[in-house]
Amino acid sequence: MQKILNYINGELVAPISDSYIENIDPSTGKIYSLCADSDDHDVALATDAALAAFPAWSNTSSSDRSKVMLKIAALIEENLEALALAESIDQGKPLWLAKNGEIPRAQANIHFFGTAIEHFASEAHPMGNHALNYTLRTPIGVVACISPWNLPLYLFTWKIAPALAAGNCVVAKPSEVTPMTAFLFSKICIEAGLPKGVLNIVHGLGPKVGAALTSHPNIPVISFTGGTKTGAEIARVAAPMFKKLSLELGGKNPNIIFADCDFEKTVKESVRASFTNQGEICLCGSRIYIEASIYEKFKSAFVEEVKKLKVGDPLLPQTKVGAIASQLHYDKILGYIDLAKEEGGTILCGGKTAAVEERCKDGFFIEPTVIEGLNHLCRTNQEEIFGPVVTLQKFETEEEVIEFANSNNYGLACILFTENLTRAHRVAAAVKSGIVWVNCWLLRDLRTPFGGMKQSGVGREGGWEALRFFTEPKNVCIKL
Ligand code: TXE
Repeated sequence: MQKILNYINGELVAPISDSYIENIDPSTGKIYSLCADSDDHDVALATDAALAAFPAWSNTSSSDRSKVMLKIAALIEENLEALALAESIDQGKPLWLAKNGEIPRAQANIHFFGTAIEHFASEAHPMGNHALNYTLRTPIGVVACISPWNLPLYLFTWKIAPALAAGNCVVAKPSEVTPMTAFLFSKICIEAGLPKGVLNIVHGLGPKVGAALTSHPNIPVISFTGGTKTGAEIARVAAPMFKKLSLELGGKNPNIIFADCDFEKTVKESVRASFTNQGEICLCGSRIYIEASIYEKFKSAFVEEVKKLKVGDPLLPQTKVGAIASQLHYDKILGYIDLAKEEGGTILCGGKTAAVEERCKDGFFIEPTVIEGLNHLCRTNQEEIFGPVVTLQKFETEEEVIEFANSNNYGLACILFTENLTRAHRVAAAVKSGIVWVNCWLLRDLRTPFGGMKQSGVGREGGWEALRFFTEPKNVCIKL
């Protein structure tokens, strides 16, 4: 059976303990590869390799760093088919989605920061003829990048690209649930000629590898995407060590639909925002608030469209909703559907496991689920389910829906549909979230600040924000 190895000091190596975690294909429920079950010893090796590589890498010119990154980006493009297939098998997402969305975005992440670094500049603050201040922005050292299982290569590259472009060395940990594309990526880095030790990838469990990275004294920067509870644990360990932290955590995003929306487009886009990637995207809109005058009309059109979504074998082109990433997560989602019923919710469609034939009969599939009749403060509407489950609720006024939208501890994204421009600006300013999409969803420009408020995280990724995060600013003041 194929073994997923660590990438340390430019080589693919077995974990020191030589133990492995079984890696399961969620569409079949069967073990299909073995993933390195590394520990603090492997993290120590990787960190030493990164430390040794840092002086040379941080001293290369930005154009040299750019060159090797663009080579990596080109190799991702060349290996699109293989990477997309690996991602679909490992994560459960439809193959077409990996091929058209996720892997191209991973390529774009590397390409974007590989070119951005050539344009990165710092500031000068002249004080007339009196003095001149200028800001140096230098690479920091060895940084840890910890990523989740929902968009594996996409989120992995989103972190390591700015870190490497800015001149840092990286020890990265992909999710143990979906390690395969990071492993294939390490082979790409070798082929592209990335100098040894610049990027190290250590596979394994969060409480072992992740915790060892978080507490390592020679890793002063941590960039993390994952669950809010894990983010809190990382912050607890990192804060007394004064580490620099970027935390991209969960979301429970409102999707606000006003009566003056473009109805057909709104229904279509809302279905996409609810169920893309089985709803396993922190940006999905899971609390759908609909203005009372169009509630019934929207409900029937939306449910009709959701019922058309084909749940099935991720490898088939007609599949719209694939498998849930793991048995653990599948059980969690089904638990939330039971909770919604206990809380008085009515299931309008879905609400149970989906039977998928043939090779996928033992996989983890759940029907896209739409629920109504719940209060905005109940647990179903407060906690992140992170699956193909949304709730519908009506509202009477703009003030009321802003209150609903802001009634949650998360504050990552908000989606709103209206043809009234003034209202769009007003509501966008009033909702407490780091990202607002008006009449669209997941339209991304990599230059924009990306991240959340409240329990959705600390800091912003993307564009200059990311390059600034991965550099240390130093002001130099010269008396003239
Ligand atoms: O995430 P974890 P899980 C949400 C979603 C999901 C929940 C839990 O609601 O149900 O989080 O998912 C590593 N120190 N999101 O359990 O555990 C872990 O190995 C350092 C939202 O899979 O947060 C993995 O690499 N690292 C999210 C990464 O952290 C630790 C996407 C994320 O795993 C660690 C995924 C520790 N103590 C889940 N423990 C989003 N916002 O996109 C675990 N890890």
